[in-house]
Amino acid sequence: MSGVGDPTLADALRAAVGDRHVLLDADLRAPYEIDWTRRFGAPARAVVRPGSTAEVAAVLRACGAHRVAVVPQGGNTGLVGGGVPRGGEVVVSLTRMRDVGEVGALGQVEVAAGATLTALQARAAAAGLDAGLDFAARDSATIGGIVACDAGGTRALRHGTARARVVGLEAVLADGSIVRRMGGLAKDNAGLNLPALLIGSEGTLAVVTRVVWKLVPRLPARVAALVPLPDAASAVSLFAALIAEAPSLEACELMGDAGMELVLAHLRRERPVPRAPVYVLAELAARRDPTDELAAAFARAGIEDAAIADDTTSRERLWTLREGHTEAISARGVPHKLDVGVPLAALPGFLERLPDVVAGACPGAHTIVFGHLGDGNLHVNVLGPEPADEAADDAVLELVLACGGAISAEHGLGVAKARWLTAARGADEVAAMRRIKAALDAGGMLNPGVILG
Ligand code: 2HG
Ligand code: ZN
Repeated sequence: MSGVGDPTLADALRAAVGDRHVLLDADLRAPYEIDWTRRFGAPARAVVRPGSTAEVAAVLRACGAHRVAVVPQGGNTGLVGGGVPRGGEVVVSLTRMRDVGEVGALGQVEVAAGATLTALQARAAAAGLDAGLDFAARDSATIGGIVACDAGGTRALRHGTARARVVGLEAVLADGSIVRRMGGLAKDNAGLNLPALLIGSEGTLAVVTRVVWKLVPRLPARVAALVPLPDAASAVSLFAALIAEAPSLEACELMGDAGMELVLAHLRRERPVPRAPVYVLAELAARRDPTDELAAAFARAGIEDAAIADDTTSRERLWTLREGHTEAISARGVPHKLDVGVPLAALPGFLERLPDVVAGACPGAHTIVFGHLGDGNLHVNVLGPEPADEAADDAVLELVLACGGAISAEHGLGVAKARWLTAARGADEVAAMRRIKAALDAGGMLNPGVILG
């Protein structure tokens, strides 16, 4: 499909956001129509770029009147196809709405949906505080998308996922009505908590337009350590030792040999520790030097070999090895990405069985695993299968469920995993979700195909 198809819809969209912000031309639409992995996307009917909440509402009313579905989009860094069209929708890009307010005395800041995580982090730092959320796509990922997917990242271990940071939310519902609870109150139990329902709903129930974000104290004394380990069980033991000895623990990440070798080659870097099957990257953050806590955890776990970084430059060099995974993998092909949760007790067994399970489904596939060990959140990346071949995806998700895990931990279900929802949640729970969807979006206008299939 190309062009808006219906000239009266085009006129209504122009009336809503202004001529310049309705993109109909295929070349102009193109960057909004394909996802970061290059696995998902299709032509949109139009891309519109509202500049305010009122304009978002006007766009939804126009699309509703013309019975045209809408795909909300932020920085387009999603990895499950939830922010790009499936074919013929109107993409509502929030990136013009990017103001970040002043930080209040209580460490709260009002942020528009299209502001990047980097912009929020910069505003927090200028006020002597910290956003309490971080991940590699920070320069492009936007707050609206982060909240819509309840993103987690590397600091969720300490500060929780996006949900824990949101103390106020404004969103436009499918019919153009506006839910607004921006008071930043810690306690407000008047009626159902609609904002809580909208967080993590992946644009299927509303378009998030603004949030009040609760910042956390800035902790300047930081130490990071990269630890080579013989197996996943040792990694889990190290995490247990860190939990016991290091109250300053902020991040505890896992990498496997395959991913580490790929990143080292991609970045042309030397391995900073001896080669090992598994690596843990941990970071401690406090007001005063937390190195003693790290030493105590290492003693408890019997760790003797590690690269320690206690200045910003060397810490960042260690983190590049972890954050470089996504780019290094993408440089090798179009990956199948399985963002999953596995209970820590089951994690070594999961990782042991994974290679056989993937090979059984897709002989010759190359599997790279890394992720947020402390949250039991693994990123299983499979290279080799064609984009539409789901055999390896299915095999991995089956194993996840057999281990008592979660088929999505922090990226969302998108369209990639929607057909697995019933297996994960059961028919009754999915039926309840469908009733909520029907109540808030009777016409099925918002992000069809995402979550509920
Ligand atoms: C990360 O933790 C992101 O780096 C991306 O969630 C994970 O690329 C991935 O699979
Ligand atoms: Zn992640």
